Amino acid sequence: MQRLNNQTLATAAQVASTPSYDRASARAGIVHLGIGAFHRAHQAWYTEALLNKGATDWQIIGASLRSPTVKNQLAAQDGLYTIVERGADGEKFQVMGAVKEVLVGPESPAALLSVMADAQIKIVSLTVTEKGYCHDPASGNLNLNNPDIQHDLVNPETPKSAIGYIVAALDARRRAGIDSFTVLSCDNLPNNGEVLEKVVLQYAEKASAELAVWIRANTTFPCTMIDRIVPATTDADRQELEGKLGLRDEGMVLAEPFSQWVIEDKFCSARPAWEDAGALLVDDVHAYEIMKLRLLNGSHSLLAYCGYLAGFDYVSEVMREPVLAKLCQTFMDREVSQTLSVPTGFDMEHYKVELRERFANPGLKHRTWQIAMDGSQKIPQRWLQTLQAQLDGEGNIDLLCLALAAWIRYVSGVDEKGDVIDVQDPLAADLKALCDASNTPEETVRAVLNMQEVFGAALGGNAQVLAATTEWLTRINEQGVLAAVKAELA
Ligand code: CS2
Repeated sequence: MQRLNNQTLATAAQVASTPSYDRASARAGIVHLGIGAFHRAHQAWYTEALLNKGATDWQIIGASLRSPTVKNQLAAQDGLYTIVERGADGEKFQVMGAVKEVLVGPESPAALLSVMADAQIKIVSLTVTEKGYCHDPASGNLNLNNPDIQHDLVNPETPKSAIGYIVAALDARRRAGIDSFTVLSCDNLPNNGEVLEKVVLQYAEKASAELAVWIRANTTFPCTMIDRIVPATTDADRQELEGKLGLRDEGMVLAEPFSQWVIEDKFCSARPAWEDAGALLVDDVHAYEIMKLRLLNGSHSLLAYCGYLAGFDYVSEVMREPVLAKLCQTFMDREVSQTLSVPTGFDMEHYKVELRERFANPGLKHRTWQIAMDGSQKIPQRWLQTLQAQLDGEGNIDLLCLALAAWIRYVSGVDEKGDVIDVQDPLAADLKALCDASNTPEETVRAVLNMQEVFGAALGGNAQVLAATTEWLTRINEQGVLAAVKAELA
């Protein structure tokens, strides 16, 4: 089967929309670190809309900081790939031209640094997942014990971490008298720009005081709220698209029709007019970020742990189980929404209903296992801030504690059928060791909540949280998650 590329684009055009601009003469203005499926279906999609409207300076040079997979997929396709948008009304195909090329950090750190230092690059954006910030999730400080950070501080010219790349490239620009780029975080962290700014500055201070001063004076780190459900692509997805497109596309991504991007308008450099592509450029993103993280991602993680334990592979299946759909709604209504201050003019009730419809989208095979990854890095902003707010306001914390118990049961590494769970988490080994060394649900919960880097001191030592989470873990162990939730919500 022929590959999708410049030569075969006309074949793709029979079923898909294709770039309407001259890709060869468009110039790159953005370097994106972490060119996974999410970036390709989200920021690249907004940027493509502008290129299709005639913008010429904003193609994207993608970079992978670990594996050559995406480069290998896209290089043979001249950077082209398809977004399959799948919703209740069927499918839509769009071939994307926004990605000019993909570089792989470990193949040549110097090549990536030199592109990032090029004056034509105005923005360095990132989707490197929570753990890519190399910070301590509870305090937000740079984790100086992180092996990549330790490596990068000693070898600044061959960095491994996104932080190391950003600081080295900013240093090169400073030395060459080139203006700074804007650093645009697009990960699911509250105040993502501020978190990034903090770790970048803490790192830069270790490298050179003068550089840190320059970054403070010249660089901005806008916050963003990003939203689109983009499950990992599978080979079955590629096979299916091949039948429809008549071409093999190794780089395809699948996404829901919904998409949202709210960006703090704080750029130290030129920027694309993303507002012309539907993004919202605002003075303050905070309320949007918090709402999305606590409602969407918080519910997602709850459904992922409970759903996985109950034997469901995909979120849409979890939502078809009435008990778990009710769990999701009660969690949103009773424990999350009251901790939120809604952006002006925003209809939160509609947002919650829409979220549940999005989760139930049967066209997306979004694995509970995928969302369950990296829980130690995700739950502080997804659950723990809500939990603290509910404790402060004397609100209900029952289902938040169920969520914690389901997570603890998940990271203990054995599911309800007695099968081993493939737990992916930077703290997986520590979590498993704590669970293995405990003899009762109470001991287990106490040991896990005592992990200060996740829970901080106050929450980890809270007697109410400890008691409620222990009660849930006991019930999950005895009855299974589904029966336990059913008994509670009946
Ligand atoms: C998910 C998110 O994998 C996860 O943890 O909760 O990737 C989620 O699909 C996106 O944030 C939706 O915008």
